[in-house]
Amino acid sequence: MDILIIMGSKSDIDYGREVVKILKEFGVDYKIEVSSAHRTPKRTIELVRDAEEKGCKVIISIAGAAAHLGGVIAAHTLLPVIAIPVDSSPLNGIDALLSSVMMPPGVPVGCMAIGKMGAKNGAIFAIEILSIYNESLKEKLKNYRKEMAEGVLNSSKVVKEELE
Ligand code: RP5
Repeated sequence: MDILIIMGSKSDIDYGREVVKILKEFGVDYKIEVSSAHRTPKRTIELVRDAEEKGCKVIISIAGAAAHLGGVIAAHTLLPVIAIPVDSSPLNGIDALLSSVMMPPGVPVGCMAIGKMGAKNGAIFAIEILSIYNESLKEKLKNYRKEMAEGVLNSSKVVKEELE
């Protein structure tokens, strides 16, 4: 397994889907689990330790509200941890963003944007980390960016046709 994804709750599943969709596109080997930093703290730590033993290289945490999941995971591993703050509380994800991004110095968490944008970027960022030692993934990332750029050029054509 190259990537372990831990979601704080089943209610975070839509964001898990976004992450997994991209990892599948790139053919990355991952495992996904629901485990909470406060409801199942011991299990969360066991999952992290087990992932390390199985050669996992990056951990993605997906959590909302006072999202301490990323920080708790990071406290138990030297692997890079990417947090995706979820807008699952009345504060619309600002709480999750701040509690993930404002880690005290020494135990960093790489925090993405709130919600689905962050979920997509979290997956891509994890793939970028893996691609440091994986040429084939690097090529796939190059193609991904090329296709994105082509998409922008096509949009420009469509807009010009309609508005010029
Ligand atoms: C967090 O609290 C979870 O990550 C979820 O985003 C939020 C609400 O969880 P549930 O009450 O829906 O299980 O721990």
